[in-house]
Amino acid sequence: MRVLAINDISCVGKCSLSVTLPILSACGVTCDVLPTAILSTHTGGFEGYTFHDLTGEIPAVLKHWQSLNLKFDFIYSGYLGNIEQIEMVRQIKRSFLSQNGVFVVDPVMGDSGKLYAGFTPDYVAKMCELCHEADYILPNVTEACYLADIPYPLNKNTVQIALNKLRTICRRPIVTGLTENNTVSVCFVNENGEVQTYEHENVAGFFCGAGDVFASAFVGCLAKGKNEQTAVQLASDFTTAAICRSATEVADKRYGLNFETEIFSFLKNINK
Ligand code: PXL
Repeated sequence: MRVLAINDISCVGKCSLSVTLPILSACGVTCDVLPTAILSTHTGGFEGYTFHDLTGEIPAVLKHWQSLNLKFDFIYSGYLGNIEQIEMVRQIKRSFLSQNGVFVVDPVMGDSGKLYAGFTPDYVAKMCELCHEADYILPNVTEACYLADIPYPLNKNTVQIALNKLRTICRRPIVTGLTENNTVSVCFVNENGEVQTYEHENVAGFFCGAGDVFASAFVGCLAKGKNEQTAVQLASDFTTAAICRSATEVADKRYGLNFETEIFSFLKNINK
């Protein structure tokens, strides 16, 4: 199985490609990468980070890949540096996804009810177009509200409305990080059209990169032949275990999750 991960490199802060590569490799899946930008750190809570946009490099990379006749079984896109790159990802999907390949879009745009630095309503509209081409989309609650154009936040009732709206954009939306009372859940629509919720105890605090750990593990599980429901469960268990560990072991949460220590248990669960 060959996955193309399109995401940024945040040199410090354990998100995007820095978590996708080790997680997919550990799953035994080839992970090729298309970096969208290089940042000194991610943008969540650090001041003065650098940002080098790689849009200009992408056409030459793709031209070379065309000459190699490359095809990918999965394409998974995350943080894209600008609107132009969203259109590029659309073209990449059309040119490089193998027949019966799976396209997973994590519409990385915001968190805690707000868009990340540098993202605009035009970006949201263009991301919505990309989501139309995806087999799965993995928005967090903030991104789900922006895509479905409904007020933030969601609860267990309103997530149904959000999922119904999201299903007009993509057949298989999966909403992550729904927090209510003491729980955090992942919500999706199962094969019978029913909303299904997979729940864990909520650990207070904001954990950068948790969405990327979940998405990478989800793609890894699909690539290992798991169905959607099992992939959601395995990826959520892994992400939750990493969050619980990080709550006590990582003093400054901007530096990301201690996911490495949980990879072995995750793999054992995949291979059970
Ligand atoms: O984890 C999402 C993410 C990815 N990439 C960059 C980010 C963020 C979240 O803040 O800043 C550059």
